[in-house]
Amino acid sequence: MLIRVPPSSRALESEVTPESVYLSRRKLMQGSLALAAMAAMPRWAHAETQGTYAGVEPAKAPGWFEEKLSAVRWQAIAAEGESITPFKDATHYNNFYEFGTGKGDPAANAGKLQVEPWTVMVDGEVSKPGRYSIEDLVKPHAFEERIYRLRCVEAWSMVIPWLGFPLAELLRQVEPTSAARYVRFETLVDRERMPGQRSGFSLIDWPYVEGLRLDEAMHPLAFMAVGMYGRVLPNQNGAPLRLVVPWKYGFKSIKSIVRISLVEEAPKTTWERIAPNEYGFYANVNPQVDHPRWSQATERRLPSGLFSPNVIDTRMFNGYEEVADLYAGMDLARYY
Ligand SMILES: Nc1nc2c(c(=O)[nH]1)N[C@H]1C(S)=C(S)[C@@H](COP(=O)(O)O)O[C@H]1N2
Ligand SMILES: [Mo]
Repeated sequence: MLIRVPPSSRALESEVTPESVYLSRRKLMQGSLALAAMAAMPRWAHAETQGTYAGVEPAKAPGWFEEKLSAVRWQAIAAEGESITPFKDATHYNNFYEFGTGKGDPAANAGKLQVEPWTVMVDGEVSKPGRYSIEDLVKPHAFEERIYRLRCVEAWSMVIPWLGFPLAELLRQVEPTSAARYVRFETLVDRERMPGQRSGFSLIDWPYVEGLRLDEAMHPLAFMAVGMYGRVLPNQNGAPLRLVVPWKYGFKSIKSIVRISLVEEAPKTTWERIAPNEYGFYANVNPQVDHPRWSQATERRLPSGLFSPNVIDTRMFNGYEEVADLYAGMDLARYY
């Protein structure tokens, strides 16, 4: 995210032909209910087996994931009329600096990440603190599919079908006290399996830390993802548990979470610490507030290549304007 001039090879790497992506139905729907639902489906949706996407690498998922799949509420929120980014791009063009700063590094290196067993420490201002196993954390929640735009601060974007549950549900499960005002998230530290954490050149003071105001965290759009494209999360996308905050720049959507703390003060986040004039705590997608070194008015919707750059206008709050109330009266140029 700091000064990085794309090598010329990147254009070739990302110049993939967009394959048509079919969203289809896992369960056959019947009767008028089905017709009504189909009429409401966006243009790219095809009624066959919902949650099935083209070109998805199958994966063996842990039991806690598999047992939820039959009851998924598919496509709770969709990016209406927009194509879903091919699986290959969403899993081979990543930012996950623990595995290296190159876009291909996470896919190349994250295979070694140990995601089973996995525990998440929940602490701070909560009535039910503790070290939760991923099984216990996920058990009370039904999975939903959320098709969200992901807008990176570097001015590229994707459309990704996530699987998971609202962050608000997880927070209610652990019962924040009345003193809690912010949520702080931490990524795993594992110097042996995360080569980026061994690099002497890294600017990041590990662990990667992110945070939200409690009311932002409770917003129904804020999501905990455990899967994507109808399957378990690939490691490079933040397995087994990552945050997705679709109205904010991608760096807020912290991956491979091992700690969630309810706190009174705004946590110092990783990118704020590195360059506070470039990356703020709020990081709401805003086409009117440019990054000091580039414009945020437009974005490259991936796949994008030299001869088909696929540049589109960036939308306020990444198109999720229902969050605007959270920032009523705030100067969003100051609180960027
Ligand atoms: N722990 C951690 N989380 C992270 C990052 C990271 O480097 N480390 N990169 C962020 C950035 S800049 C983006 S754009 C998204 C990318 O998510 P994706 O690779 O699943 O598309 O992850 C975010 N979460
Ligand atoms: Mo990003």
